[in-house]
Amino acid sequence: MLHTFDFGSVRIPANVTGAPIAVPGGHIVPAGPVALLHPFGDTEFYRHGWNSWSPSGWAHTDGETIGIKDSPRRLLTADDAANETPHLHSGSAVGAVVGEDGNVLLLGGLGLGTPRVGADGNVLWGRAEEASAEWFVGYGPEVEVFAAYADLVAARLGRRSLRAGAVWSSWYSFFEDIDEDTIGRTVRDLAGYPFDVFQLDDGWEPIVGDWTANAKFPSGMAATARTIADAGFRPGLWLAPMIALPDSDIARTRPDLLVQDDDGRPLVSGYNWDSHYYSLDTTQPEVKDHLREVFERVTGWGFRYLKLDFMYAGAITGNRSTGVHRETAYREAVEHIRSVVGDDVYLLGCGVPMIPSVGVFDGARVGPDVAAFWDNAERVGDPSGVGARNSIVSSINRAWMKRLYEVDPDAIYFRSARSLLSDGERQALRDTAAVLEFRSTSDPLAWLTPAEREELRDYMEETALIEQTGRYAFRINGREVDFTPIV
Ligand code: 9PG
Repeated sequence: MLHTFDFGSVRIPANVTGAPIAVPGGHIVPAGPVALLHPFGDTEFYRHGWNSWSPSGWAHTDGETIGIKDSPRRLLTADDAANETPHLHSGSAVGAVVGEDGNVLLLGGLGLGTPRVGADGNVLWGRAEEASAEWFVGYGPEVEVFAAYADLVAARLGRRSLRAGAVWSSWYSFFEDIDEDTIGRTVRDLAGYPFDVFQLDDGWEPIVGDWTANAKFPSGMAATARTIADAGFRPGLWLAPMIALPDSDIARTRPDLLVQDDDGRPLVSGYNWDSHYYSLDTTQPEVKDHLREVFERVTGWGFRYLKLDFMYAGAITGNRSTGVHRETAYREAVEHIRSVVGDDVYLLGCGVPMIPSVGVFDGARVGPDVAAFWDNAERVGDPSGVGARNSIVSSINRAWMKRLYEVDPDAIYFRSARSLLSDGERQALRDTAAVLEFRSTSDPLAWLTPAEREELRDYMEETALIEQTGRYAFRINGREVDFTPIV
């Protein structure tokens, strides 16, 4: 049906499937295709990426799009490959265009079903694979309209209240090169420093898919969890419970548990570790049993903070026999994991589909991996590539998501050794983490100068008052910080 949204200063003719209902800050529109005929001509468009690593940001509708171009493998891993059209201005769940008075017109899906939003100089459109979620249409000051959208999403999907505190993670220093002794030494060095969580990242398991201790942890994972707890930190562990590498025991011995393609072969759901990998079919009761066993095991070891990675791979297919949509199947799998670990275990999502994770994850990564260098020389122009700059750009463009869960911009650096980052670049990372209110690092104390150790201590102890004064402008404890030159 035709409907005209009256926002006072601007009227927007629209095509919608049912009568809109006015709510504070905008209107709720029934599920189904939406077309808003905006009068703004070519203007800026906010594009939002599907998963943690997918690019997000503002681009001009008559200019370059934001997205992963020219690499189908990267697209499968780091965005919604089934829907993403990187050469058109479009994105996942929510989009917005800027009006002549500087206000923004936002269209956002209020639930699952892979809502998509795109724009050109005439239309802001919305559609979904499964038209089950209502839409929010709002017009007003950018920060307010995004907040109104986020609050409606949280009202429907929930908002968890655990806080991670300050996190130390092993990834951005040791990568997979971790072992019991190195971790023991690193933890003991950190005793007395103001960290809440000490999180082991990838490298403790024999292979992705098989979640047991490898030979580098001969005393077993419970012993390392105890070492961490004895030093005064909450033990944290990384795992990627939705995926399996082809050589894992689970993929070799139980191919029936994997999502299959139309020919009955395991479906490739992404690429990493110089390999392709497969997804567990979480809609099978036996996979739910497997997940129960895995999560009882890791919490039984004593881990109380879990970084669950590559989670999007649980949302690339749904249940073919019952027709359960893939995002719903994903969310049910995470709800199952939550029911096993209980409410007190912090779940940090990484590589998660953003909206389906609201209300089930305590925190979510909101950008690609950071690195101890600024730009990605290998993949110039791929905003999902690792690097400090890409990580800041995505994270700052997702600051509005703080209202949904804690938002993790990834680790920051204090070390000048083993790093190509300048002082200014390190400061930009610190400011980003302060603004997003999630502070983590991977720097071992042994890599820091005495002055850097003090900086780390001060930073991790600080609680900052954050005020947003513009799209990319903030006050951190009264200090003006503007990310515009970076973004
Ligand atoms: C461990 C790492 C760290 C890191 C995670 C994740 O888009 N990609 O292909 C892609 C691959 C790996 C990746 C991120 C993105 O790294 O983000 O913090 O835990 O796994 O292997």
